[in-house]
Amino acid sequence: MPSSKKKQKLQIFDDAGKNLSHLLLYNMLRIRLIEEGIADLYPNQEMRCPVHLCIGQEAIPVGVCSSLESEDIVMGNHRSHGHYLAKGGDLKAMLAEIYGKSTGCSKGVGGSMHLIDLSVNFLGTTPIVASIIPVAVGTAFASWMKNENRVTVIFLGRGATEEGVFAESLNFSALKKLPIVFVSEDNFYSVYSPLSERQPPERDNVAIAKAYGIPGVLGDGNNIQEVYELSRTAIDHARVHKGPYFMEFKTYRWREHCGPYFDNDIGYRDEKEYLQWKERCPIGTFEKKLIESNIIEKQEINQMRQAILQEFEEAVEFAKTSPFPSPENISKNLYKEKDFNLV
Ligand SMILES: Cc1ncc(C[n+]2csc(CCOP(=O)(O)OP(=O)(O)O)c2C)c(N)n1
Ligand SMILES: [Mg+2]
Repeated sequence: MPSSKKKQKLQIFDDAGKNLSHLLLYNMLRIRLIEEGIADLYPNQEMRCPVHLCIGQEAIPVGVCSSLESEDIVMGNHRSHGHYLAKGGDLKAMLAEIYGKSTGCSKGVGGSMHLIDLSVNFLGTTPIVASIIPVAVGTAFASWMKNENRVTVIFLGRGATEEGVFAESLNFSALKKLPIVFVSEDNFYSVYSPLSERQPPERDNVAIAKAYGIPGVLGDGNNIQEVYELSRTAIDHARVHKGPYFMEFKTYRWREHCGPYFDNDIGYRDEKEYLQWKERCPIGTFEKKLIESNIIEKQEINQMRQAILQEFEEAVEFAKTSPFPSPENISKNLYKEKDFNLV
């Protein structure tokens, strides 16, 4: 840092007054580079499960999870690599899972859409849209019954708010004042349908949550600072037993709905829209702010990139050299109490 440059502070502090700027940037960059790495390797056909990448949406998992304690619970959906990593899930186990290996976080039988890491209270993801929302209400209910100070965060796509269980989950969690934070990621699409063709323009999820007595907020999901600040308020609210909180963040997925490529040429959205959102890259815009504020230098960012790429390479090596699950164990771990032999 040249001495002539005065270090300014970008106002992102945790409760202990620690400036989180570097960490937030690192964690977003880590998700980006890992997913770009997955996209690069995917065409080799060694990863045999579908992958839904969250490239472009990284500020939401990072901004939300940075306010959580390790005992807090997170659950996600089909697009959850970012949620898993932001909650501290093990990268090697995630990659091994995507490669279908027995060292994977779901022992190689779940794939990208069934991620779980109990050691960090990442309690799982499921691909059936909205199906996991009431499960998260259940963990919040358990915390409530035990009078714990632990919060459950459930990440859902805005498409999932169309499902009946969303309404039921809001209702029950409001009724019992459960410690749960609903995080809706609004990337404007559900697969290839614009949400404008699926939901009436007047539909306002924050107002819907409020109608249940649940405070809610709409935020810019590409602005890490905003996501972090709003999440702190939401999570603090749930932690002190004031009940649930709802947040919705506008953002944009850069890649195709499912898979490693881009799909702006197939007609449901156009390249111009994508390029406009790319300009608003959550990582690029934050990097620029930090550099202009003399908080970080390009060289430090390059070092971050190198460290992440090295970590990714080692995790890929681990995944590739791990064994596949054996056929006789394939039906194990389907149920907690008993291993049914289904083959
Ligand atoms: C109950 C159900 N219906 C349909 C699908 C097929 N499906 C998979 S992902 C998805 C899109 C969900 O959109 P959204 O919740 O906005 O999440 P995004 O993919 O945009 O992150 C759909 C319809 C499914 N998995 N489950
Ligand atoms: Mg969506």
